[in-house]
Amino acid sequence: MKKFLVWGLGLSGRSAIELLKAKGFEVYGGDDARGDDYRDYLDLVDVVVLSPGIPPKHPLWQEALKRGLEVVGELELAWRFFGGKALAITGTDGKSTTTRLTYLMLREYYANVEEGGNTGVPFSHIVLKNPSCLVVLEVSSFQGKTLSTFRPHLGAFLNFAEDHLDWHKNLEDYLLSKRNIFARQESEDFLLLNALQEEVRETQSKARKIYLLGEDAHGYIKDGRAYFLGEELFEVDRLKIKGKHNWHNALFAGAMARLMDVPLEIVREVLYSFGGLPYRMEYMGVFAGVEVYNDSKSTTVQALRSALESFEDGKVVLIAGGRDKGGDFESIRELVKRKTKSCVLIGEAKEKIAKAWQGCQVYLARDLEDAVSMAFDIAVPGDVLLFSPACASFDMFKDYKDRGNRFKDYVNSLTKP
Ligand code: UMA
Repeated sequence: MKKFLVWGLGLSGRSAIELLKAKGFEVYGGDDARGDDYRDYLDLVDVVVLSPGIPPKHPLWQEALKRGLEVVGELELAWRFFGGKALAITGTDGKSTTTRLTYLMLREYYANVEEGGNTGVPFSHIVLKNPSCLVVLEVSSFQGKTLSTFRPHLGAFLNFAEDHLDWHKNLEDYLLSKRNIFARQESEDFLLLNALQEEVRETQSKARKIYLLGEDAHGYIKDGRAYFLGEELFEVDRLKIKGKHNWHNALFAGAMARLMDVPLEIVREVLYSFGGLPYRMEYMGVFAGVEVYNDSKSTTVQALRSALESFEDGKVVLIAGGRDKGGDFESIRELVKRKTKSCVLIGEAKEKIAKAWQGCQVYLARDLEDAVSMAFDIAVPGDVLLFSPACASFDMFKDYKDRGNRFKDYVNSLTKP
């Protein structure tokens, strides 16, 4: 019987160990942070299982290959024990939202559906408790790189942009790792591709390819309505999730659900009621006549840019600031000026941001509670209150989730009658 070494004892590594043990295998586990030395194990094992965070330049990866050991990732390992059907979603942006939407639609129609992968629940954990389900997986490039037998019945490659160059050796490796997710699909499988991007469009797969978003594509958005295979899927104005990128996510998710025979009414019901993932442009509702969005996950200027672009000009009261990550705030000054009515700034970076946004109406707040209170004083019914810090949270909070939860608490308590 094969013996395994699992490296990296985070969520994925621990689940892989549980799965292997449940299947009766002998397993060793190690983690660099514990000071473990992988060389102690290489003579003892046949297969090395890598957690997705372990980069290809890690000496264990190199050494294991040199010795002729098999090297697999956690997702590939889980697949080998899986007897159900998988849907796989990848892309640089929007994976988690599209995965969640697809899962919510399938769940309304099929009895045994799970969601996991890069979104948080390791595939190994799902396979251990429910080995023959229908699973919607978010697959990262880290996971994609180590796949060798994985074959999703339905795949979606949403988009591609430069990212993760600290892990991949170059951009090509990043792209190939994503394409590898679909490389073993067969003619009875489906692959949804973003037709607007050549890197995505040219993905090799034997699956039936379905193109979205481009001219003459099978699915597209025109005059505020999304269509797929000749059928109207949804109206963009009825989505609660904002921004063009979210219309695209909704189109991909709706198309996947329709290909899986989920009725159109369910697709629309899910799309029109979904308020977004927690902390990512999460729609909280209308408070004192003001629409409130919690985008605490925004830690970069780019994230704030996308958030602002989702709204009408002149309507936004923005709360931003925190610990600066070297952001070029000046680069979005004109956008801030156009979109916002006022900006309320918090945290270590507030003075720097105020300086960068000269010409915009800017207030400095003591802390987040003070900022929320000021924002509600400024906003009038029909306005939008957007919390999109464009900074790290560590100056005042444990992490972005803590920051987002505190924002929710302040909004709820300050708007109570
Ligand atoms: N470790 C080492 N050596 C290394 C690197 C890490 O020993 O060189 C150890 C760390 O000390 C730590 C453990 O490995 O104890 C962490 O493992 P990990 O980084 O693989 O993280 P997990 O907790 O297993 O979480 C992983 C994904 N993490 C990464 O891809 C970095 C999670 O995605 C995923 O939700 C989870 O598996 C369940 O499938 C997170 C992520 O940031 C959200 N993903 C990237 C992204 O979305 O941009 C791809």
